Amino acid sequence: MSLHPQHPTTLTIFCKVVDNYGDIGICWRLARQLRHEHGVAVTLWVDDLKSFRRICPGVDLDADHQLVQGVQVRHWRGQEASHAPGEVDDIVIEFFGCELPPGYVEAMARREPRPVWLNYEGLSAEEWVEGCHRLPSMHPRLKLTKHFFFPGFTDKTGGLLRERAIGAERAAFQSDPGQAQDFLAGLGLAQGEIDAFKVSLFCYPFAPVASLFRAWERGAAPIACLVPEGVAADAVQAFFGKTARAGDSATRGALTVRILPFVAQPDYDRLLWACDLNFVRGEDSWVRAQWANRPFVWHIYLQDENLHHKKLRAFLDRYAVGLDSLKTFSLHWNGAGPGDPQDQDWQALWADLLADMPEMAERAGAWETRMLENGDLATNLLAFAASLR
Ligand code: TRH
Repeated sequence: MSLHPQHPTTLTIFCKVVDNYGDIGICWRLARQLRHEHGVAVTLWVDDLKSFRRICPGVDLDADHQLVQGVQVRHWRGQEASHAPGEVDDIVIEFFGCELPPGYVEAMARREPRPVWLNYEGLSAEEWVEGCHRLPSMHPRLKLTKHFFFPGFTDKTGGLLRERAIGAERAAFQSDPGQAQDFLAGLGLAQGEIDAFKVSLFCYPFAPVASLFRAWERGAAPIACLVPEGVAADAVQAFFGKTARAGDSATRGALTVRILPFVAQPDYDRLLWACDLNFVRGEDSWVRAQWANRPFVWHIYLQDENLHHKKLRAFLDRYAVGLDSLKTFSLHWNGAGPGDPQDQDWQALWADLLADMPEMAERAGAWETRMLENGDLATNLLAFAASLR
């Protein structure tokens, strides 16, 4: 596969937004990294430009075809279009099994040489992932083979998405308090909030946020909880006594809740770097929290038959070894512990977690060092694709 600048490797990602922001969040991050760090000519087909614009404000909602930060972005309007083999790139990524347009698959089969076709799968800490990573799957009719590519936490997986400069950028940000001060003030935080214990809160609606708010209200030291607009809407509405919008804040007891605007992806990283504790969810924010050098609590995406409980435990078994407070807190936060999450003693759960915060901070650093040993996903993906040609 050519890495010559005049004939760069070409790669297409197909992204279907199932819900929320993780699908496009991951695809956009991967696309940018391949373009900027590996010189790959990337085309990103995405079916929902509105969700895309929320994490990347430069996106034009009306454009069928646009160049965004060096990436060709195409509005994927359906399965009907026909394609010529000449349109097909060296590598084609089908994100989360999103089902490529049949006309595109036909074109892939007619292209010479045939493209590398990868199915980019969801991140899980479960052991079976190692056995499925890189597995081939033959097309039933056409002369095409798709390979499964799994992100993961071991060297027998594809690793995690991580930009080359992210560690240095974060270190520069965190070693200079002025940067966090300016960044948070730019988001509208008052000085008292900047000086408080800062928590960013990104979770699904079923998290027991109202119970945690009550525990924080009764706390001894001030807490500023920073919530992106629209997140935890019920608990936030109950706290404010009205629908809260970006820029609103309210204080009860020791707790101030501030509503933030949704920010572009790089600023979301800065938010995680600036906070003392981050609540994250899904997949991409969860990974970003692992690069933030800060304690975090993960809210997992809900799956049928409580499959997500298994996934949550698999991660905690790797990450939270010896950190029982984090394990217990996380299980209840996700409704995976014994009893109703709302009925738990959140004051005690919080007190235990707070007491372990220094250890959690240490764990964050050690975990990152360990994960770096697996290489980064974009590099691993290109190496795997090259091995198939
Ligand atoms: O939004 P998510 O819940 O997304 C998903 C989807 O539910 C998806 O269907 C599922 O497959 C996946 O999770 C596991 O959570 P996630 O993955 O953390 O994605 C959020 C993205 O939004 C991430 O790229 C960070 C970005 N973001 C911003 O850019 N700015 C912000 O202000 C915030 C809060 C997030």
